[in-house]
Amino acid sequence: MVGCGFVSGDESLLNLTTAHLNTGLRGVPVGTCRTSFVTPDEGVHYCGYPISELAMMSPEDVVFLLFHKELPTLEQSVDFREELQTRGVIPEGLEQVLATLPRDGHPMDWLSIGIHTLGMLGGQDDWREDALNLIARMPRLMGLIFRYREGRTDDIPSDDLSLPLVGRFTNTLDLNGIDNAVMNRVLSTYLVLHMDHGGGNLSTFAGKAVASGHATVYSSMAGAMNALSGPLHGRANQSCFEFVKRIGTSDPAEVERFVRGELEAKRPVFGFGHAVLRTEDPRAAAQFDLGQEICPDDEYYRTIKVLREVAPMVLSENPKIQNPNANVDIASGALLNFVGLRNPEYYTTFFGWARVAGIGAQIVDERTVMRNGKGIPIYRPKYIAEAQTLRHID
Ligand code: HAX
Repeated sequence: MVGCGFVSGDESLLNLTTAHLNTGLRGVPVGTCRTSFVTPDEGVHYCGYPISELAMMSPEDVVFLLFHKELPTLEQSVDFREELQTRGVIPEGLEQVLATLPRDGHPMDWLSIGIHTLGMLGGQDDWREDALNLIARMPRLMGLIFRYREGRTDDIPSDDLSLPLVGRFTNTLDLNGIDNAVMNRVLSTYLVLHMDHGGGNLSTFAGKAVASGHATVYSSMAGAMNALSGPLHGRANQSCFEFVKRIGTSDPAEVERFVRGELEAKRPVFGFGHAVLRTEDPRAAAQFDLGQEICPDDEYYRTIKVLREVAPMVLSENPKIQNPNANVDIASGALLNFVGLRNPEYYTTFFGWARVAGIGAQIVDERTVMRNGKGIPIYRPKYIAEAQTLRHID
C-alpha cells in the first residue's frame, strides 16, 4: 500500500491520505501569529525582534512589546509599570483556596487551580483587562503557591505593589539567606526568554482553543497550564535539571561516558535538540552568559558547561538527529538552583508564569484583532470516522 484516500462525498478530502492524519496537526498551517515566530537560525523572535536582542530587557517592557507590538518609550515603560501595579491587587479569598490544596500535588496543578481561582474571584469578562490583570497578579500567586505548598504560611510579607513583577515574587517568597538581587536577575531573564514561542506550541494552542469557545481568559489560561504541565512539553525543564543532577561530575570524559550511556539505554539527552532550531538556541546562550557571570564555579553550572561541548559532539554521530545543539532547557535549572530555588518540581511553574504573557497576548489578538476585530471562530478541525469508507491508493 502506498497510501489511502477517503471516499466520503466531501470534495475537500479527495487528495487526503492516511499520512496526513493523526499527526498531532504537525506542520498544518492554521493561522497567523502577531506576537512571535521561530526561525531555524535565530530561534524565537518577539514582534520581529530576535530573542538575543531582548534577553536582558525587563519583563515589564517585554510584556508591553507583546501587547503593543512595539517596545515602549521610557515614558510608556514607566506608565506601564504603574498600570501593572494598579492591576496587581489580589482579590480576597485566594489564600483560603490554596490552604485546602494537597501539599504533595504537583505545583503545576496548584498553578492551574490558582489561576482559575483568580478568575472566579476577580474576572471581568474582558479579554484585554483579564489578560493584563492576570499578568499583574501572577507574581503574588506564584509566591503564595510556594508558601502554602511548603506550609510556610506564617508571617507572609504583604504584597509590595511598588516592586517590579519579579521583586513581588521574591518578596512574597522571602527566603532566608538568599541574595534577592541575584534571584531577581535570573528570574527576570528566565521570564523574558520563556514568554512566547509562536502560535502552535501545545499550551498556546490549547489556551487559544479554549478561548475560541469564549471561555474566560482565566479558564483558557488554566487549560494552557494543564497542557504545559506534560513531560513532553513544559515539564521537560524539570526533567532536564534532574538529568544534570544525575551526571554528578564535570569531568569531560565522565560526562561523555554518561551521555553515551543514556543514548545506549535509549533515553533522551535532555537539554539538546529542537523541532525547529538548527543551531544552539540563543536562549541557552543567554543563560550560559548569565551563569558565567554569576556562578562560574557552581558544580551544576560546570557540568552543563562541559555538557554543552560534549553532547553535541556525541549526538552529531547520529545523522537522524537534526539539531545536536543545546536548547533552552539546558541551563535554566542550574541557574534557578544556584539562586536558591532548589526543587525542580517548581521549574515548570516559572515557565508557566512567563507564558501567561505570550498566551495572554495571543488570546487577545485572536479574540479582538483577527478578522478585522471579529475574532477567530470556535476551533473545529475535522476528524474522520475510521469507519468512513477508506480507499487504498496503490
Ligand atoms: N537525545 C536523544 N535522541 C534525540 C535527541 C536527544 N537530545 N534529539 C533528537 N533525538 C532523536 C529523536 O528522538 C528522534 O528519534 P526517532 O526518530 O527515533 O523518533 C530523532 O533523533 C530525530 O529527532 P529530530 O527530528 O532531530 O528532533 P524532534 O523534532 O523529533 O525532537 C526534541 C525534538 C526536543 C523532542 C528532541 O531533540 C529531544 O527529545 N530532546 C531531548 C529532550 C529535551 O531537551 N526536551 C526539551 C525541548 C525544549 C524545547 O523544545 N523547547 O521549546
